[in-house]
Amino acid sequence: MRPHGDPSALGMTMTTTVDRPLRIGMVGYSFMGAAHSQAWRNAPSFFDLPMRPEMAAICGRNATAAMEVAGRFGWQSVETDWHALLTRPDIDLVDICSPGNTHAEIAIAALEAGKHVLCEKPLANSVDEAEAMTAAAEKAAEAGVRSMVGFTYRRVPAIGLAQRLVAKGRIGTVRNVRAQYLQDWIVDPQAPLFWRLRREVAGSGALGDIGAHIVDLVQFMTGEAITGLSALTATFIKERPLPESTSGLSGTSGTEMGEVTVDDAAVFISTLSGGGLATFEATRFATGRKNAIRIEINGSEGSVAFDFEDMNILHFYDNNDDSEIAGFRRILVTEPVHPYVKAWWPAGHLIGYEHGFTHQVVDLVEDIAQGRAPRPSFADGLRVQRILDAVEKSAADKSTWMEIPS
Ligand code: SOE
Repeated sequence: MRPHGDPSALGMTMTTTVDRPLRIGMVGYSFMGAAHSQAWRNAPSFFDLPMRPEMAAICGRNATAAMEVAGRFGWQSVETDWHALLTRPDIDLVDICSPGNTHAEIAIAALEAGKHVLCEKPLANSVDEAEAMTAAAEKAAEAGVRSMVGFTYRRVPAIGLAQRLVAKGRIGTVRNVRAQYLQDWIVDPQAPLFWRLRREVAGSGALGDIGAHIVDLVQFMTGEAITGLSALTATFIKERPLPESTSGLSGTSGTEMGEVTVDDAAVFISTLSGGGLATFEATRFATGRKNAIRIEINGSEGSVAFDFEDMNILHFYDNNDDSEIAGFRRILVTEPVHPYVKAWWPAGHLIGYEHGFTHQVVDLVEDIAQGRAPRPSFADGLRVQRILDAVEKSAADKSTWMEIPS
């Protein structure tokens, strides 16, 4: 991949993305639909790709909304039934950006129809679904049909640097990891009962939505597996007003209440395969924290620390530094030496949340063109799903809980 955004060649660059189309059909058009749309559109503008993504179709049940997004992002056609994507000969890849209760059915059908699949995280709403998806993905891979699950934060350059430092032994043996994913968008009890707060649609709450990210990131950055855990979950607000659209359907005045059937927060402790200990916190009630992913890994020879609110920076502590200069280094991860970075801007010109989605597209297109198995795979997604399931089972079992007498 020779990124043709190289500043030394600006204005002199010919687009050298190979004119071999990869035609995309995307299911869903909300937040993730927008994040994926900009990625499919921007990737060939900044990276030389071995195939040219074509935004062939966007699919959504609401035709009007889908057409609005199609016009905004440049999708060539609109479908209102995802099944149509599977029979269209001009669709090579199905990109699933719809809620978790749709992932298994769409992904398995698409793989069986010979379509590559990119599926948003978490992979599924249950281990059973994730197992079926993984089996379908592994069978499809035998025929060269590729699949990936969308843990995009792996593709933040500072996270990639942390993973490489750990893999090279720069922090030694991993002893302690602390991982947080903090949001606060439903602190208001009047926030409606969105689909993300309903188990039958989302599968779980903060745990699967944002906890899945830090579970994947800790295993990715350490190269180790979570081998055991103990967990707590809480639902702080037990019922919320139904969304206007739903209450309209039920003929109420918009004040009808519905039960929140997922967790608002999950905290868990775990052991790692290298012998270390990890703590995890995923909450939508960290008032004032909007999308704070904070991960610190402490090793025998040093530490790395990352905060998504400062996502172009990695803090690195080398325990072998002379004591007179000991301290966390603040590494600005914008030098062209880092993967993806050279395609964007000169050093010091920062990148943002959406760039991880573009990097995801770049790697997926390259993997498909080269006949490689993309990572994170559905099997990686299944590993995360097993951990999410263990968290819920542990939180439901208070047999070892030590009550403290008041
Ligand atoms: C909502 O919590 C959300 O959109 C997640 O679903 C995404 O995976 C995360 O990247 C941002 O927050």
